[in-house]
Amino acid sequence: MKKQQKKSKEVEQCLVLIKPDGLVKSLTGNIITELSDTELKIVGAKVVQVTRELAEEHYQHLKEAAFFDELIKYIMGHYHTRRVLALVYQGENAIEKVRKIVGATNPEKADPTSIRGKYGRITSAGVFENVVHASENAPEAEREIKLWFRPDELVYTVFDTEVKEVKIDKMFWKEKEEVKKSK
Ligand code: IDP
Ligand code: MG
Repeated sequence: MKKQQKKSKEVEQCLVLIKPDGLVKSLTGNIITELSDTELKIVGAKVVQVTRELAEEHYQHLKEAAFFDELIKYIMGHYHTRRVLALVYQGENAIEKVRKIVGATNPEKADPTSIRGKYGRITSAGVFENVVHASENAPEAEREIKLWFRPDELVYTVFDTEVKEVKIDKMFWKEKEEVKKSK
């Protein structure tokens, strides 16, 4: 007898980046609304100024691609704004659910009702400006989330953590002189 294929219901995490073109085009609200159809939970969110180091690490699998330099410039915000909104979605089959709504890599081939199909474009320099990034599979999601977020920036410690004693300089809001004097 044929074994019935069960659809896996594994809880996964998926890194979503609203890329600089998404921010400049004021698409943040639309994208988050579209992704809310997945009924996944947002467990982390922050605005990031992407350094070259972070960009190159994130796209390490494309180092040999002809468009790599342009891609790094794009994600660092050279063409739009130096900001990316990084989000972590969590839930059953999160990666598949998110990537379905995000659409195919090439915005011209993406389903026209997907985020990339609706809002993406190909530039004259040949970059796919496709508005969002979404992790491709579970190992990549883990690698990417660990690259973009520290454990204490997520509401759940989704991967194994360890405690280390470190000495760091931390930035605080400077107290106003009059407040200091009144103490
Ligand atoms: P994905 O973002 O759909 O996972 P990847 O192959 O991981 O696709 O590529 C990362 C990013 O690099 C894409 O989102 C897109 O911005 C850009 N990119 C990928 N393939 C091409 C290409 O053939 N030409 C130009 N840009 C590309
Ligand atoms: Mg990818």
